Amino acid sequence: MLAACANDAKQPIEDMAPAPPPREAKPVPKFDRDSAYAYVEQQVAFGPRVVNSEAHARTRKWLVDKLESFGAEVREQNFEAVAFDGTPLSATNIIARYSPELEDRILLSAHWDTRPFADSDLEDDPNAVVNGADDGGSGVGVLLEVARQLGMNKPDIGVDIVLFDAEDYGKSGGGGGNSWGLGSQYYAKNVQAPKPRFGILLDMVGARDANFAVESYSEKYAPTIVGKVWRLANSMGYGSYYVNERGGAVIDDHYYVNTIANIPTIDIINLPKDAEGQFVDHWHTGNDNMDVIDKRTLRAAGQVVLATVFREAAGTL
Ligand code: AHN
Ligand code: ZN
Repeated sequence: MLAACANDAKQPIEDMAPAPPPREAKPVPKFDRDSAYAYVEQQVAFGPRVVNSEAHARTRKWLVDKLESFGAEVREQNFEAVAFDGTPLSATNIIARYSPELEDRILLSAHWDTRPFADSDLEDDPNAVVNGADDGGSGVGVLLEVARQLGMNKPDIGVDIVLFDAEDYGKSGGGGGNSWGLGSQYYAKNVQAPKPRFGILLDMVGARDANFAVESYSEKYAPTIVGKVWRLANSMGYGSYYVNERGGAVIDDHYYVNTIANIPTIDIINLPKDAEGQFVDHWHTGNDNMDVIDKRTLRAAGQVVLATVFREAAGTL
């Protein structure tokens, strides 16, 4: 800083660029965890949000209405896809924009569909259905509350909230090719200008004592964002969630946003150390219901996302 001032002092004054107007830092709104919890509950009440189902269609309309009521400019990005098993899927990404006129933008995302079958090794009931409170419901519930806050307090940066469809219709086990994240693949191939500068994906952010270890593709494609967000979260007192541990690599929606759209995007995802598999034990089982949701975890996700947006807007992240 001092050295730069000394150099500038040698230049004639009329060559100096005008100082940018000081940006007043807007306070970070308070994330309401009860509100987020109610949004998760409402999704679960619709029933499993499996692509092509009635519950899925009703939830879609509810999500669009909610986001519009929170002051966003909402677009439904419809697309047709074919699932790994040949099922034709009519799906919809929901894109909600705040301050659409601004060039500098942040992407906040989660998937809103739920898994059509409970295929986890930990599920022995062949009739179990996945309610997707955590897997699907939690990320969307958090982003709806973030959207509500953005509707009341606009940061000096654009925000695109994108709810991806058809994330969870992938092939069980390994070797599914690109059968997961069909909505994010479509979004990434068709992303419109102005393209968000970076992104955050929320996936399974509702369970008690969630362990947000650093997912490996996030570290690979968006190390700067990982550093900023984990440092911020720890400074806010959420270090028990945002642990400084390396987690495995997950082919999740952020993988396609990173590799197809080239938007550096992190995945905040629960990667527990003591689970039997890579994810929480209720993952893709009949146990993924409201019983596993803890408001404190929803807040840890949502308050950090809100702080990230407002701090980045103020240039202090
Ligand atoms: C794979 O298992 C390849 N991806 C998991 C992504 C996912 C499913 N997230 C939630 N459900
Ligand atoms: Zn899933």
